Formats: sequence, structure tokens, C-alpha cells
Amino acid sequence: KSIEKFIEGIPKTELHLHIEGTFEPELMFEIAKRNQKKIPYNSVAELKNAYKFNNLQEFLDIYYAGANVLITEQDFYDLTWAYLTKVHEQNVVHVEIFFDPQTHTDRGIPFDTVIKGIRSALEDGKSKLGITYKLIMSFLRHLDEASAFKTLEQALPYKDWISAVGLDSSEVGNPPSKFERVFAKSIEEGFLTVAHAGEEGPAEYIWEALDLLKIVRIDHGNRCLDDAKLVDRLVDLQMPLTLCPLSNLELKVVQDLKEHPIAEMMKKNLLVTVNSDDPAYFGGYMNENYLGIAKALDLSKEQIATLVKNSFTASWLTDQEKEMRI
Ligand code: ES4
Ligand code: ZN
Repeated sequence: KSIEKFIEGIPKTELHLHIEGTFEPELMFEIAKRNQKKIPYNSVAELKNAYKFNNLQEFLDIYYAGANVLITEQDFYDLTWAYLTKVHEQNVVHVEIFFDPQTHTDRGIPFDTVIKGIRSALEDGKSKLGITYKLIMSFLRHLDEASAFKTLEQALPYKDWISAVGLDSSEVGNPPSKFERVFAKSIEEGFLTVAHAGEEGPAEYIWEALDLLKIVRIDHGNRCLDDAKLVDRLVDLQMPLTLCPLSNLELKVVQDLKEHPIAEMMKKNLLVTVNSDDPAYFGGYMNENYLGIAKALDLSKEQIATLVKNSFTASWLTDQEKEMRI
């Protein structure tokens, strides 16, 4: 069996995905049109051509601009449903996905419009496609603490629909410590916590995420390799890392997939997983991410299977659910 067929066929889980990052240009034009919103590009091809990034910020600017055309509950439903049907074809059976409420509430879209649209699609995905899910509400770290607190307040009526809070957007200059109190309150309210750390930011931000935000999973975490003590700690804890190979390549976190740290991390016994981050922008969903590293790093089927198994281990499925899936 070819490595392609092996990757395609194995049931997978996705643990690091921004739903706003699944907004494919075709759907973006369709939704813009029905909402009478302008996109500053004349065609799908022109828009796709703008997807060339030198760093995280250049990507975020375009990503937030794209999200601006999402207005109604139906828009959020359509966005999420398109993602689920896409990954269903790729044999993804469980997803734990982020949404960024502030990207929408700051434009006057009500919190409940956003979450209801996403949630209905996820429920349909469960009943019609058999894809189980968890939802993670992510705070935008370039905004202030007060805005994050306000967002947490808005989420409380929907507590039962949200498993965890996260932290994303512009990392450098916005350390985890900025949100220590918001995360403490989130934990009090019963949420798990995760955070993007060590994507562009230093290993120090990973320490802060662990010690101050009490995270149960690290999003990215590439830069942990700069700090041997930190690696020891992460191995000791068997703390999951959600790596995103094609994202790293497109945002120039790595210059070539051959330099991707995931193989070295596996050797060090870190609990690493493969994820797609913002697939509509980075040129690939789950299978393309696995295939990219498999080829570049010459991974065996056994290593791929270990990565897939790691994702189930790192997921928030119950032990019983995991046994049924693995
Ligand atoms: C993101 Cl790749 C990445 N990093 C940080 N924040 C994000 N939001 C969406 N994608
Ligand atoms: Zn991300």
C-alpha cells in the first residue's frame, strides 16, 4: 500500500483548527455576494494569489479581512458544514476546533449568532457524518484583557457547548502572562485551557502558558526545542503539542518541510500531533499535512500510525471513546 493510501485510509482526529481558517475562496465569494459585502479582489484566482505570507502577521491581516463577510447564523453554519464535509472525505472522525468570537463581536455580530451557527453544523456533522467534536473558544491576544473578560462573560450561557478556552493571534509582544487572570476565571468556570505558544514566540512563552495559564495542551510549541529543561518537562508531563506542518511552512516558521522539527520531537518522546491550522490559507487539510511531512522527513507507516494514535491520546474523548476509535 502506498503511503498516500495509508494516510488517506486511516481514521484521524484534528486538534488544531481555526474554523475561520477553513473559509475557502469560493464560499467566501458566495457569502460576500449574498450579504452584499465587497472583497478587495476580483476573482477566486486573484484572492488565492494574495496568499503569500512572510510571517504570522501578514497571514492574520488577510484572515481577519476574509472573516468580515460572515454575518448571519447561516453563514457560520455554511462555513462549518463545508469544513466537516471536506474532512469527512479525508476520514477525519473527531475534531476539536477553535472559533474566535472577538473577530465577529468586534464587528457587531452577536456572540450567539456565531456559536449557534457553528454548533448546529457540528451537531449535524455528528448525526449525519459521524464526526464527534469539541469546541474551543479562543481569545485574541492582540486585544486587551478587558475584551477577553467580556468575551468570557458572553460565553457563560453557552458553557455546556464549549470545552476549553484558547489563546491565538499575534504572539510576539502578547505573552500568556497578559491573560493570567482571564484564564484563572475560565478554569473557575469549568473550562479546560490551551494556548498557542512557541510558534513565533520564545520558549519562555511556553513556560508561561504551562505555569500561569495551566494549559492541558500546547498549540504549536515548535520553539520548545530551544530549551532542554522545557523539553524534559513536556516529556515528563506527556503534554500534547499540536503541530501544523503546512502552516509552519507557509508562515516561514520553517523554511522547508525537511527542517520540520516533528521527527526530532518524536525521537525525544514528546507527544506530538499533526494538524492543519488554517487549511484554506495554507494549502492543505489533514491528509496533505501528513503526506507533506511523511515525504519530507521520510516517515514510515509505523511513524504515521504513531502520530495518528498520539492525536487520539491527546484528544478529549473519554477513554472508552478512544478505545472505540483507535
Ligand atoms: C493562527 Cl497559525 C495561527 N497562529 C496564531 N493565531 C492564529 N489564528 C488563526 N491562525
Ligand atoms: Zn492556530
